[in-house]
Amino acid sequence: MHCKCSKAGGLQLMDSPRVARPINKNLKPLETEPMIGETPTLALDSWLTPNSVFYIRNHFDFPDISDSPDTDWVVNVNGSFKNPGSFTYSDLSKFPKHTQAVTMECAGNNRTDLTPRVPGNQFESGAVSTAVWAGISLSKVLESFEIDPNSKELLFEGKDSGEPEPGVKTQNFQRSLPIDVAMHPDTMLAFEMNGEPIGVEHGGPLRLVVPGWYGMASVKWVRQITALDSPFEGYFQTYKYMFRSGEIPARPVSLMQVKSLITSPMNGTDVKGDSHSISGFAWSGNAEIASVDVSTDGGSTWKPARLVGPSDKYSWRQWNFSWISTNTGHHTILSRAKDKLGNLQPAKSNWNELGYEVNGFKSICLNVI
Ligand SMILES: Nc1nc2c(c(=O)[nH]1)N[C@H]1C(S)=C(S)[C@@H](COP(=O)(O)O)O[C@H]1N2
Ligand SMILES: [Mo]
Repeated sequence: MHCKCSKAGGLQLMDSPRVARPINKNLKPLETEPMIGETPTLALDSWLTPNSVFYIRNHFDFPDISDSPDTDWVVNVNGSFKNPGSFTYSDLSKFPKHTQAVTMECAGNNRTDLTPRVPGNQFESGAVSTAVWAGISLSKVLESFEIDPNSKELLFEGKDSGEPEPGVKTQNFQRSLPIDVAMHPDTMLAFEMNGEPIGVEHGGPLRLVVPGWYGMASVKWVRQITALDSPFEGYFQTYKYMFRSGEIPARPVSLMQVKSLITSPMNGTDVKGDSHSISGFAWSGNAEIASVDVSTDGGSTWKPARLVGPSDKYSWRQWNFSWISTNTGHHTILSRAKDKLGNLQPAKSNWNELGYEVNGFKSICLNVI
């Protein structure tokens, strides 16, 4: 199998004078109103993504958070709780701090790989990033409010609002979680990202971080938590973030599917000599990564890569492969990952109407000179 190398992509800078809101000039822009930007290809080669290049995916314009945290950010707790009420950002200091590295991938990452093409943000590979998040386990924060044992879900509301699409009623960003996921000790209300207070771009002062789940579950700018007796049926729950494809019954998108990416060298690069180091990342929301294989002949034969770097429960695993090339010219390099539950990355992504969970093999082309 032969490939043709096109020019390697580099850092793209954003230039949008119309936007007064905080924008991130280091991201690969998709939209500015609301702000949507991918992590640039070069920055994907780092285990932790610096805050300045962590991808941003907003459905609405940034909310006004000027009432916080100096004047204290209030979160209302209502619905089926024995003691409904509220807590504030500063109340959180009395709870033990929970810190963990979490890889977050937007459900629409790599949407551009699907054929036929689907509408939505045309993400390439950069809607995935990893940060060390710190905050408080949500279950600890909610203990004193005493949730009704018959509750089915917790609903989270962000402060951002707008029309999700023309003609659909103005609403806040809202998503729910099953009780067991919401109350899992690793589901947290986070206030720190890579050791800094979370910036407004990423949901500061307070956001949910749901490890293992696609990004839509990690509601930013959390202002309200409601315990529900029946499943939430809002726009972002039952219309968006549903895997819909032909006859198969639609199902909600939840855990990140097993996937791997080659992050170095970059696609389309000329590489010198015959000894090459190929590396990338692999992740799965279901379990830790068990193995990664690499093919340097377009998928005919595979050899195991070495798993390197930190091995954390909720973050991607770096891998490395030493390749001795035997001839010059263009080569198609592929990687495939397997997680510890035996889930295999598929060669081809499952096409679906809204373009979620795109996790098929992602090849790069290298020109050996
Ligand atoms: N309040 C709110 N929370 C949100 C969103 C949003 O638009 N509003 N987008 C979600 C989606 S789809 C993703 S992928 C992640 C992105 O988080 P980030 O912008 O910090 O990368 O936030 C999620 N939480
Ligand atoms: Mo997303």
